[in-house]
Amino acid sequence: MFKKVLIANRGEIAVRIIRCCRELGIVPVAVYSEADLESLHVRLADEAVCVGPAPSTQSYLNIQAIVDAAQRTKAEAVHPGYGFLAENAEFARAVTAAGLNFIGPTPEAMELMGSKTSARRVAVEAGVAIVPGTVEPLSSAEEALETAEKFGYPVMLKAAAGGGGKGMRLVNAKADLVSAFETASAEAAAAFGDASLYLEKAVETPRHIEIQIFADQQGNVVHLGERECSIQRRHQKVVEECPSPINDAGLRQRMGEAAIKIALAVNYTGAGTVEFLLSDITREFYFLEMNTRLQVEHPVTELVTGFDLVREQFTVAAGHVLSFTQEDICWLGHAIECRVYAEDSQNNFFPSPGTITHLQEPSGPGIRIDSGVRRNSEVSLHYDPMVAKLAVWARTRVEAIDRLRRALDEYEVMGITTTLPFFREIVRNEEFIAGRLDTGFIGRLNEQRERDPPAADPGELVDIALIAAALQYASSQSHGANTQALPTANRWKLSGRTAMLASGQVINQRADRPVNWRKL
Ligand code: MV4
Repeated sequence: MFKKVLIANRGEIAVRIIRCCRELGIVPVAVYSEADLESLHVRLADEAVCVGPAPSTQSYLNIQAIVDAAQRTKAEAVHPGYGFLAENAEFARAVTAAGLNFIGPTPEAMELMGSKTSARRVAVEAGVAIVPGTVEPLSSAEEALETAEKFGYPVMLKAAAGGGGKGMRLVNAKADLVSAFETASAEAAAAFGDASLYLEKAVETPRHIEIQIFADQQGNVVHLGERECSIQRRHQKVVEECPSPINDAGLRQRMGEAAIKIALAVNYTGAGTVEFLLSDITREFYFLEMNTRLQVEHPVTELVTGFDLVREQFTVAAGHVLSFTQEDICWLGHAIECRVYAEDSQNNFFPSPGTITHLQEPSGPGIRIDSGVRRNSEVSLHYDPMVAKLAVWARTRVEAIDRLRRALDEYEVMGITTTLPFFREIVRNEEFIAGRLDTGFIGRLNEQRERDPPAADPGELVDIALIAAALQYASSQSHGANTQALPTANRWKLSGRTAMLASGQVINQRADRPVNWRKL
């Protein structure tokens, strides 16, 4: 096994990988930007190297600085995590050229999957169904018109260099195609430096289901089942679960086999994910794209299969055979993950940077938190706003939802606004509870909210220290009839929800169970 590994990432995934290094006896080396000196991943590593100023283009995306850091610290391998350089073939080549091990697939496999049209050709050659459409980029708006006519509206225009839905356009009718083509290619050019688009027939009421695969350098390829990722907001996954609520063993096996065919076709090694669109109506599934990295949502697969995917990444990168075969894999219970973002979900998901002044994470049975922050952490605007992932495991989906609701209500964050209220709404939503998770779920949730605004956020924190101080002040002034009846708080947890009154009574302020001060 490697003795020392550099982790070319930050936040919760850097922490996740460092923890795995510890379990394997590997010395973890962190990298950080000037904005991240105080961050959790730097604290947890044995050594850390500054790779540049705060903007990620000058630090976490600086290939030369990261390779230099690995060489200087005498690391033997580089783990890219997800995002940043994780799917950058040039980075993988630079790491290998420096005599280091890249923990991931070959640059060739990354390139074959990085181009979404090339990935579609690979799938066709491997005998896996793709969403009907083109397998070469469109050369003009005219060609797009002809092709759309052939496949029939509605169609999707997607960026060939893209992925994850960036630069994607749904076109319902011929009249809208040319303008959609122009805006989508401009968006693709700006985002990926490549304006080329391809076209797919739009799948009606689709669900996003992906298969986790794993391959070693000896040619063994296995699948670890599916994750349901249909709850997305602006093409960002919000909630992920394993198994899919509509899973049955037959579907899992067929999708798993299709994913393995694709992995074999590109001589894949390491952890990878093959994404499918599944039509809720026809139950047919189609290859969408392949992600050549460890995914954000890998914990739900780990919770249900029991395997440590990061550990397995180290194992196969070091040249060992996978520690398990397909027959060893079984799925027990149900896991659900929520991505906690520093965004104001009650204000159009506006970014909410700042300092975390109070943090009390849920714990107890079946709870897993993958967090990149702690109290006093600074959440800056420079990076992805995801601060933590909350994952729960239970025997059944119903029990997992009960547990998730409990965990979300227990979760206390102050100083920044998070998307926790949004999740507290989702876990109480009838459609979610029933497992009706097609692509329209978030849209319907928004419409419903407008018609029928939810009651107070059940987990909302009231800064009771301020309330208590105000009460104390008011009663010391003892003027005004209204304040006379109010109790005096003599002790309180700073920035918490708990206050102790002069009488010794302890109150826990919650928005859904407001304290009736007059009765106290
Ligand atoms: C689609 C689609 C319908 N038809 N492709 C691709 C990337 C992902 N972030 C969303 N993608 C979609 N691709 C065709 N041909 C619908 C979506 C889609 C979606 C899919 C699953 C779950 C939620 C979604 C939300 C918006 C769009």
